[in-house]
Amino acid sequence: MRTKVAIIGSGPSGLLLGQLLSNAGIDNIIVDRSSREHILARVRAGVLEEGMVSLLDKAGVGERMHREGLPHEGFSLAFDGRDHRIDLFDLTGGKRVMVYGQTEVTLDLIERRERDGGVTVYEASEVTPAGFDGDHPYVTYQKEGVTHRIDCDYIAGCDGFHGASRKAVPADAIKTFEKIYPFGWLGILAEVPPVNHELIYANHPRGFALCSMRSNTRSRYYVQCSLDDKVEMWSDDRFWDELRRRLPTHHAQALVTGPSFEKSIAPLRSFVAEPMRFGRLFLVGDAAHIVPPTGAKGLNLAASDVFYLLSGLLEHYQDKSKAGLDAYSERALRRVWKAVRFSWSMTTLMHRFPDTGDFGQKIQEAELDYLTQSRAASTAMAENYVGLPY
Ligand code: RFL
Ligand code: PHB
Repeated sequence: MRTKVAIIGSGPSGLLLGQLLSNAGIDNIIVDRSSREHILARVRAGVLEEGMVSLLDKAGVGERMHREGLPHEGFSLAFDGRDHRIDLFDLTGGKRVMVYGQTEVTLDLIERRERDGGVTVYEASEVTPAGFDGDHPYVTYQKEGVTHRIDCDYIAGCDGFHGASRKAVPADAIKTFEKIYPFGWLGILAEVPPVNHELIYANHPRGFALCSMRSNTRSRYYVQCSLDDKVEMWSDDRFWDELRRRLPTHHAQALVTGPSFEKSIAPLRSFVAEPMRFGRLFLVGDAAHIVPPTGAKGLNLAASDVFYLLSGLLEHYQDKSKAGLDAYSERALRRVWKAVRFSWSMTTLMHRFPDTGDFGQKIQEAELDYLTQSRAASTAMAENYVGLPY
């Protein structure tokens, strides 16, 4: 097989890149190790920056998002029994975020690709990028006992944190930066109306909690948990009790509970690999970087990487210039590090850290109190939350 761009990974970054390339007439093939069903069963992000919303529009998949997604103009920071609203719209001069599940974004992109006749190979094993340090890169994979090879001009490694692309790069060509946090997030989905019409990020001595949503009838809630916890240790009753205890009373009393239909635990990590380009292999999204979910930045960074790589590829195919591809890693990383910083600072502000105890709690409450009194501090948080410019 031969194509222009071989894309490893059919998550949001691979799908979005594939669609935007196809729209520009640049053929591409996506190869993923998982099945279509598995990919569509993953529950992850929920908050899209305006930059990502525009890219989805540009890709021609924004229609359902505008119909069913919930534009939000603010969110609440709850602490010390009270809450403070960060008025995103006012503080940023009219910006919003869109609450629309990653699962839905992925479905919209997959359906569009299918309608357009784009090629995606699911359930491919041993997917391996090769030859990217020369002029003839290719990707090999196994399917039903047969080895296949895709020859291409470029490889986009969109295969997430545990994917094969980053691992294919020689260790001495890559530098990684990592911070592991001493806790995880236990998340549930339940068919109950959200406790508040906007998201609530709660700091509490018992640990962080987040009230989010997928629609006006479906809620997504998280509580900080121990890394040793297993999902089976958390009955629905235990989850609801813990969430209630971490919210200010007026929210706790308004909380509507019900059976959960998804429950999972995610560890929290900050990770960056530098550079993001190795010859004709480009790392995109979680394959190159991970942020803790507190700032809602992971999916949005995948979108900005796609934006930079797409513009480099368009310049190459349409204007015969390699300048955009040469600048990809540097442009992407400048934005990545700012989001890594913001995600780390939101995480540090909102979670209970085992090693800092009551002193750490008091420092967090002082910072949150300062935020309530300082428009400058609130503006800095709002600017980062809605997303820095591409
Ligand atoms: P993905 O989504 O991990 O997709 C990678 C794809 O590659 C495939 N793959 C392979 N294919 C072939 N060979 C291999 N060896 C392969 N290994 C993997 C996989 O099957 C998969 O289909 O990466 P991508 O596309 O870069 O997208 C990144 C986002 O998924 C991620 O950043 C976000 O989900 C992070 N995130 C959030 N981001 C936000 O912007 N806003 C949020 O509100 C937000 N909340 C979250 C989150 C992530 C969470 N978890 C579970 C980590 C909340 C949570 C709880
Ligand atoms: C979500 O709805 O899943 C969500 C929202 C905001 C975050 C993280 C996750 O910061």
